[in-house]
Amino acid sequence: MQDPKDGTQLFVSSPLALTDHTTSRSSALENHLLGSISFGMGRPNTNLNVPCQHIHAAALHLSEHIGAENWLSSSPLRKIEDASANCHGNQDILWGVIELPESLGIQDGTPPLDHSARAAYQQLFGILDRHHYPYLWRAWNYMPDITGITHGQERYQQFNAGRQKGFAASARAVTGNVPAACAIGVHGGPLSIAFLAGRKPTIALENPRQISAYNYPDQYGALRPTFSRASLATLHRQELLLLSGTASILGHATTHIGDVAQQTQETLRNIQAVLDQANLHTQSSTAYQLHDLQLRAYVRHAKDIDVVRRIVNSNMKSNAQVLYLNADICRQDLDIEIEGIAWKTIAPASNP
Ligand code: 3EB
Repeated sequence: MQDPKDGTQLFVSSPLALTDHTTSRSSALENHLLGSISFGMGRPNTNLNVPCQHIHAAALHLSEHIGAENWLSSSPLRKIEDASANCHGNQDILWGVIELPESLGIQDGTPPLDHSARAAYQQLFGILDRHHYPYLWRAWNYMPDITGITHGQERYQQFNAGRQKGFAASARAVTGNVPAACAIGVHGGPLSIAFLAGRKPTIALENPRQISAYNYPDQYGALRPTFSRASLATLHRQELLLLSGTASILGHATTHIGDVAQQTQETLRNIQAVLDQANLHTQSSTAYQLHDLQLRAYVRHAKDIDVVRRIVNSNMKSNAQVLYLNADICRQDLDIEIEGIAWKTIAPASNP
């Protein structure tokens, strides 16, 4: 595919545009396939020998069968053998999926999701340490019943507590230079965490319109969320922008409660504000724009899909690749959350 001295470049195929690789195995593809994401309420339809994350949520607005989102690397990958998870990586990046069932009942006063999140993040950082990928770039967190309350605590707060403890126990910062992430409620399955890590640090970006999530006030939980608004990562000849889940939040408060159209517009303004930050740091000669992003949108109520699509499409180019999933946002009063990725070719780093 390319000369290895050029280093890794990553390409993410939209599930909406792609030939279906989930049913046909090809070793040439598998050598370059970092990982794969599938979605839907049924069982994942994949026999690929790479880490796959299945999102238990229905795709909205799609009538025909669609494939998976595939992350392809220009330089070949190998399986990273680790007892904790199935991972794939090369000299630059590592991708894997950790899935943990929630242990039953309270353990030492700790609710099950708190316990599982802590265990999962300790496993994740253990893998990064053992295989020498020190930097977590992005995590995709999915869990059932995210806004439910058990053991006297909201489950998203349980997750936040366990995640933060997992970071701290692994000697990772819980403020400042933290990875991009999303935390989404799905309709079944275990706690599922996909991760992308690298050998080089990223720039963690924040949104001036929002308080950093790791500084949210106590009303959202004593142990705060551990994520940044975006990660800007550099590969040898490529820059990758990994935008976290973004919602209709100003400061720390949800805005436009009950109005999905306004929430969608506010979310897009927040995304633009993060892009503006990325553009202060990019090594590319061109700025990141909304229509450069390949988007994944989580829509709480299926009935809202037409309103959301109309607004998103009016801000994107006509060939926009947006995957809409019917899933729960972590706050009861949020009806929409949108995340995205974009990449640009840059001049090669001078010291590879
Ligand atoms: C927010 O901005 C909305 O807990 O990992 C967005 C992205 C949100 C990531 C996470 C949560 C997370 O607070 C929710």
